[in-house]
Amino acid sequence: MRSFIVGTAGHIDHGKSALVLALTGTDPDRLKEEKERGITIDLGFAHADLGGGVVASFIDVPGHERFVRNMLAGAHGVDAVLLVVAADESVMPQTREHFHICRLLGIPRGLVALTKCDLADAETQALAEMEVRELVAGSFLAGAPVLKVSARTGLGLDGIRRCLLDLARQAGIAAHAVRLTADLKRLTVDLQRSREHLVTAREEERRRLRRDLHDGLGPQLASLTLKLETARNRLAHDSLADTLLSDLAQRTQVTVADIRRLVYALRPPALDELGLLSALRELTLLSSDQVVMHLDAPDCLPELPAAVEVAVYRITQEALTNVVRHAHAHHCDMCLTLDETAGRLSLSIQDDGCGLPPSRGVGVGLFSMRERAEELGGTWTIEQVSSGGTRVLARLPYLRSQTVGALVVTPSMVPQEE
Ligand SMILES: Nc1nc2c(ncn2[C@@H]2O[C@H](COP(=O)(O)OP(=O)(O)OP(=O)(O)O)[C@@H](O)[C@H]2O)c(=O)[nH]1
Ligand SMILES: [Mg+2]
Repeated sequence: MRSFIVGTAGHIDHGKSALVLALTGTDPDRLKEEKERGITIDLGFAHADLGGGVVASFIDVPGHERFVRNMLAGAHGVDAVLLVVAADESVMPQTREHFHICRLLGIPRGLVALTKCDLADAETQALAEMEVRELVAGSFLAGAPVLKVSARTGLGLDGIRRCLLDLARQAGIAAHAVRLTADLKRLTVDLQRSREHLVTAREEERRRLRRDLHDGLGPQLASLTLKLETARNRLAHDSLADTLLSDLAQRTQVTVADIRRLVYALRPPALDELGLLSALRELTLLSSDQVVMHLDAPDCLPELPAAVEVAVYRITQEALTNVVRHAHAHHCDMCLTLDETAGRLSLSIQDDGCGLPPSRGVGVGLFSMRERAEELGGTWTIEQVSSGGTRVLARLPYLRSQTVGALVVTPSMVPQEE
């Protein structure tokens, strides 16, 4: 069973409570004083099974202008409004006031009950309906059903129930769509977080592997080769041993070469040999025979995640290749800045070359630069500068992950508040 909350609204004595009683069998006026004075003072509640698994829960509000605060409390958060207008009196001040409150509260849907039709002739009913339609024109109730009813004779009550069921279904569909959109947003965020986590973990692991191979296994194998040579020298008179040892020494050297290749492929060697800043300087030097390069960067950098180092290095490498090969530039300014409060690193590479070609597609180089920034939760843009030339701008968050032993912890792994 699903509950659909309906709030009444309308001028005093127009028949809100009588209509709720007729629809539900429950008198929403439960206070002694309400019964004595024949008016609603406080909020009243009543329920009706509409069929189709939907229960309408009515919140009946007072129409008296002095009790408008209670009305406000009742109308807040309802799924639909039942605007009650007596056919013999038509639109009155609190009809307008309650309607405007519903608009302000953003109530999404509703219907109008033209009550006391047993007291009004057809012409009076038509006039009241016209005035109601004028009032609600251009609002959430424009086009809403205006049903002729009588709580006394039972006229139109089934029509009200059917309309409420329709509205409940619309509300269900709308709520489902909202839930789906929210789920989709959450999934997209989760996916991006997992992507960042994977890339970060992969690069940390590569850095660790590289160090182990470079500093551990490689030197050990190299020293084995030396020992093998010593053994060969000592066993020079034994030709079989000499052949065996020579073969072993050759194989060891091949293995050392394989490991060196592996080490180089794992991540740019310059990052570990020189550090990021010097590695970037080396890249600018390599391009400086064709283009005048200028690098503006801090004197030192905090320890950065391996993935950020690799992204900065590769984006620079790709951008400088474009400057040298395609831009026909004379100067290139590169600027690396850190926003330590935001934990963000910005890399800007601007040249004074021929700018972007008019029919530029996203080439592999441009795509991979963007990919490198986005997989870390950063951004990457390329733009034509007004003075001519091109500017590549990458912004990368660098505080997203902290390495704890071999485990990389990202903020996304910590439960987040919505
Ligand atoms: N003839 C006739 N009288 C009705 C009808 N609906 C309500 N009444 C009478 O109109 C008077 C006011 O009805 P309520 O239901 O109390 O009006 P209300 O809109 O709830 O009034 P507040 O809560 O004070 O704003 C009562 O005497 C009802 O019996 C109807 O459809 N036909
Ligand atoms: Mg009432």
